[in-house]
Amino acid sequence: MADLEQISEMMQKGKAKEVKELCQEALDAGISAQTILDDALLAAMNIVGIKFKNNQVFVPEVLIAARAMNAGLEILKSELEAGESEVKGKVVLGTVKGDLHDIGKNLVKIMLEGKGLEVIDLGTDVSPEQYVEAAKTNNANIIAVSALLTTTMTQMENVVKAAEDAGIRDKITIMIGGAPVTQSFCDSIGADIYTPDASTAADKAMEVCL
Ligand code: B1M
Repeated sequence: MADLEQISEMMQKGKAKEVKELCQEALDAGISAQTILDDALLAAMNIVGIKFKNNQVFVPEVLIAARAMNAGLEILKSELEAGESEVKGKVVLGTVKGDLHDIGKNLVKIMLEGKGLEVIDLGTDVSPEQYVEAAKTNNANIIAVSALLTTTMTQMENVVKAAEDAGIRDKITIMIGGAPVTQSFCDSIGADIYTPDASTAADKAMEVCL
């Protein structure tokens, strides 16, 4: 019998194989992918985050929990994507230079693809020039930038500047997000759109591409 609590426990322990199997069992039992994401995977990462902050767990444990979360996301991916097939626009996505956090970015990717948007995923530790080059090469509508650290979110302003320097600022929408990012920060660096979560990011991206 699928058990969200068990998925959460396995994820906190970094048991990727078990998380995958249990996510599949939960889907087979009729639990929605969104419920599994919210009540098991994100809930578990929240607990890991609190323990990390309180020095109860350290980077290696957080890293294997993150791997287990990404393994679970792989299973939920097809269900979270709403099944759109026609490409409606192109988004260049990545986590900023100096930042290795990719779970939120991966979630944004899943939601964007679910809306029928093509995502060029540059991964993590992406320089401003890499975003701009990929946007030009792929004729993208949007550059979507994620950052999880207060020390790396400042890179977002460099992405805006790089787009200006390359002469594409008026043709590209720059979206930003990630735990430390706010609307006022977005306004202060001259980015176009801030959203607090992956699902809203996908909705806003659709508005840009329609
Ligand atoms: Co890091 N880490 N970490 N970490 N880590 C945080 C972010 C931290 C808050 C933990 C803490 O102290 N409480 C803290 C940052 C403090 C700060 O800057 N103020 C921190 C730190 C300090 C560090 C290191 C410096 C630790 C060290 O080495 N001493 C180090 C930095 C490494 C680096 O990047 N250079 C580090 C390393 C790591 C791991 C590698 C171990 C691992 C990342 C593994 C991976 O991603 N593959 C890790 C993790 C997992 C975390 C926590 C525990 C969880 C982050 C996460 O994935 N959350 C985190 C604490 C926490 O958040 N509670 C923490 C789940 C994810 C779904 O949420 O990414 O916020 P999030 O995405 C959300 C929204 O923000 C939004 O959508 C998602 C929800 O739908 N969103 C967007 C994200 N991007 C968006 C883009 C958009 C729109 C919305 O538009 C483009």
